[in-house]
Amino acid sequence: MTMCTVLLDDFPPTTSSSEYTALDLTAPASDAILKNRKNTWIQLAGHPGGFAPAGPNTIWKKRYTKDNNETQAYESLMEDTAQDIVPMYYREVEYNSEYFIEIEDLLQHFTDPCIMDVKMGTRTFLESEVMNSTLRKDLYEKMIALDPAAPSAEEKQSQSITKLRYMQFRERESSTAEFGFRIEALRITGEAPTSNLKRVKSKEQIHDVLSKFVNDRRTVQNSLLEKLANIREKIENSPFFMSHELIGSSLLVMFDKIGQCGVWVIDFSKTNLIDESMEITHRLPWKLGNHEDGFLFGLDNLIQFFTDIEIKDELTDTVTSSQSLTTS
Ligand code: I3P
Repeated sequence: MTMCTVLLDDFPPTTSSSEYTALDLTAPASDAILKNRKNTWIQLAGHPGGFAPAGPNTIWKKRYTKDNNETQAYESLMEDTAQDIVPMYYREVEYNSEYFIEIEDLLQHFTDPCIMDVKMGTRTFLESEVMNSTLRKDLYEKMIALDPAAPSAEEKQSQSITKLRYMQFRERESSTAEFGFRIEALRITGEAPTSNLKRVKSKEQIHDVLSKFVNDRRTVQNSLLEKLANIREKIENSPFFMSHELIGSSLLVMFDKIGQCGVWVIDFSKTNLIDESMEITHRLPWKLGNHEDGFLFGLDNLIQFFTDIEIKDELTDTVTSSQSLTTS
């Protein structure tokens, strides 16, 4: 697929010029564009305001980095054997001198779904971050909000830390370091979304959150396990995934009461092609220079966690898993 950027002067395109609305990434676009949408827009994780509904079945995602990694990743993925485990990619858009990608809005397949964003991998920062000595006060503030005792005497004095220090602190404070994944955000049908999960770290805590998510639905458990196993197999056999390091990518897991269930790999803004001479397993421990990210190590563990959920009083408000979406 060739790289193609569409330049838009006015967005969203409506029938009358008086209805043209400037793109506001903190709010849905316009009634004209959104009238066919089934669900209210929900952003669970990621940079606040980084997404906006576009067409009835697509969203725009803003590019924050100088590089166009995510566009390149999606363009390659659309031709890869693992194409069906990621959202459909449509195009890159330039609007008001900013860049966006237009991708499938996965939410549109569901009715009032339960949603979970699981950040994958044992490493959440790029190797280039190791050399970055910039001290940041905002990350120091975020660190002490989580654990006031975490900073060293020197860090307390400067009231600032590097991004590497913060990211590794977050990895150890959550389940990332030990299990290779962390639950970033969660939405249970009928409840407000929560991203207050930064301290979910132990086996028991993870088990409790996943059990609450599945909520005694055996068909959901079985369907999710089937989809996670499919994702693992697709990744292991994918030329794209086996030649790229995946940092900060998530699994988006969704199901609804009418028995639809889906899992996708999302977020490729820190996905990089590794040198041809190198091999990546996504399972071996990271050492500077080997680019290992622990994505499959985390997926193996996540599958084990979902397998271990005990269904006590089976809830049967969902139909059989054969009615699950075929897109993942
Ligand atoms: C943020 C999170 C983001 C990261 C961001 C962190 O921490 O790790 O993934 O952005 O870095 O602050 P938290 O989850 O505790 O809020 P990137 O993935 O783009 O690196 P930033 O502050 O440099 O944006």
